[in-house]
Amino acid sequence: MRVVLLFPQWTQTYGIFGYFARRHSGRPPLGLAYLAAVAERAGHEVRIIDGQREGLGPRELARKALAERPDIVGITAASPFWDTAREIAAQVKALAREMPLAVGGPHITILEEQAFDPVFDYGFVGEADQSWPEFLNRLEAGRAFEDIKGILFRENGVVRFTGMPDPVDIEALPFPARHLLSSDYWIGTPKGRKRLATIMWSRGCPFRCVFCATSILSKKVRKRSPESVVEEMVSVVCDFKERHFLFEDDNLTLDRAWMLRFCDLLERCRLPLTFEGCTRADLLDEELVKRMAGVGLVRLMLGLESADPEIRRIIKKDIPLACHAEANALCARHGVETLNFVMLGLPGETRETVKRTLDYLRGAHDIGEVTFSIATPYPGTELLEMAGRGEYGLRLMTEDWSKYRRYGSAVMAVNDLSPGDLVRLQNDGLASIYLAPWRWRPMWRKMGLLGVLLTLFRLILYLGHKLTRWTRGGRRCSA
Ligand code: B12
Ligand code: SF4
Repeated sequence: MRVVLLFPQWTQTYGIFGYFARRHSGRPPLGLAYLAAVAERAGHEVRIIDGQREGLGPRELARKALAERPDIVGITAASPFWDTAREIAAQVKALAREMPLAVGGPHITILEEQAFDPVFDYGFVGEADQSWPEFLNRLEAGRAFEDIKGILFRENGVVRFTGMPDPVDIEALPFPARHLLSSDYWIGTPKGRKRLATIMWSRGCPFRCVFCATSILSKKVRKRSPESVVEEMVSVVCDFKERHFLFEDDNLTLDRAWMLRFCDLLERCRLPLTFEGCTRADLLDEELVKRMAGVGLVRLMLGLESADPEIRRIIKKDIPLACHAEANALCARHGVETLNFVMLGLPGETRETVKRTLDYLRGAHDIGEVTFSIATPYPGTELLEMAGRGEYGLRLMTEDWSKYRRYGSAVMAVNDLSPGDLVRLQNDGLASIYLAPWRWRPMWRKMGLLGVLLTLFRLILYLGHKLTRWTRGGRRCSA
């Protein structure tokens, strides 16, 4: 069968943040590359079109997909761009009424039947590395597929679900089909702007942070062998000439012994490569960071979230703040840059707690780069349940998923902070902590000139707000 897989453009709704989202989130779609690899292994012909990278809206993406003369079109979608995925599907159907359409990804995995819009013919719940190629085989042969787990479909207008799929053995998967991806994905790194490959050594996360949907998406942690991951990296460097790897795993250093073995193997290959990934501050130590830095680790992303101890307890981020500062200092000692994620509007947040977080960040010399997002209660998260029950001062304003964007848009109010306050604090907070000169260099390296100009613009807005409040003699917000 001829299969076309689509990644929707998702940054068009981000306004001024769209520039950053486009520039820094242009990543090879790894999930689709895995689906393409298993489909090719089963004998199908596949194309991947990344609407985000190519800047294609729903209409253009649908046209481009159909120009490939596919037998089936598959679309991936997270919650905030579910509407865009629906729009793409509607455009495909408008041009080719009989074209079979499948959808998969986090949104339908979490909401199942509830999200299964009539515009889609098939919905894939959970990891589809096993179900997708088998489904394609059956569709091609005109055979029944009801015994394949993880599929939503309609029979006489009634939605049917074949049941939850088993967790996939990720060691048995082929390497992602990178030959179907553009080689034009770039990322700013501490060693300059580089072409980028994405990779994963694990799926799943054992932690339960309340704002995160991972626990419902991947219930069981599974790992590949370090040997297989290094072999994949060697093939990427040799065959695709990409030398910077972004690990998409939830926790790069979840298994210390695994990582040390990986470092040993990588060292033996003597490959000139760099890599980065996300982890938790309590999953780092001196020996580990030193070993990783020695084989090419250049950046780690850490979830700080809030400096307020009570909020950290509520969101189940059970890592002492001091441990977070130590992790940053440890990375700095070994030349590894850190990027710290902070969230505003978490349960229990008030103007006072925002001020505490900002004061902490303004004074924390060990903490380098910081990004601010607005806490967003994605479906499947405990945060959404908390907001629904009105706990910790949360008030849910909308369940319009297209507004669940985290940047420049807030969908909850919390205690004395309205959604508008949170959006303003997101701008002002970031601007105020980037007044610190020691944060300018990493920002310049990562964001480039336009990024610096946008930060300057934010600073002007922030100083303008401060001045207005001062001239009015107001003391609305001291953050
Ligand atoms: C990498 C990543 C990104 C990258 C995506 C880059 C890219 N081109 O792929 C970037 C940084 C751009 C990003 C942005 C965002 N992300 Co994100 N991201 C991830 C992350 C860390 C890994 C995704 C991944 O590659 N997984 C590995 C592959 C193998 O899994 P997969 O993509 O889910 O695909 C499998 C199945 O879902 C299914 N499947 C998927 N699509 C399809 C399609 C068809 C046709 C079929 C049959 C099957 C199928 O089969 C695949 C193979 O098993 C996940 C967390 C996670 N652990 O998954 C969050 C995650 C997906 N992101 C999330 C969110 C919220 C966002 C943002 C909204 C955040 C923001 N505002 O900035 C945006 C939205 C845009 C977007 N594209 O998702 C949430 C989604 C929650 C939700 N309810 O939708 C997640 C789950 C994080 C979390 N734990 O809460 N993200
Ligand atoms: S935020 Fe990170 S550590 Fe927490 S549950 Fe999600 S993936 Fe796991």
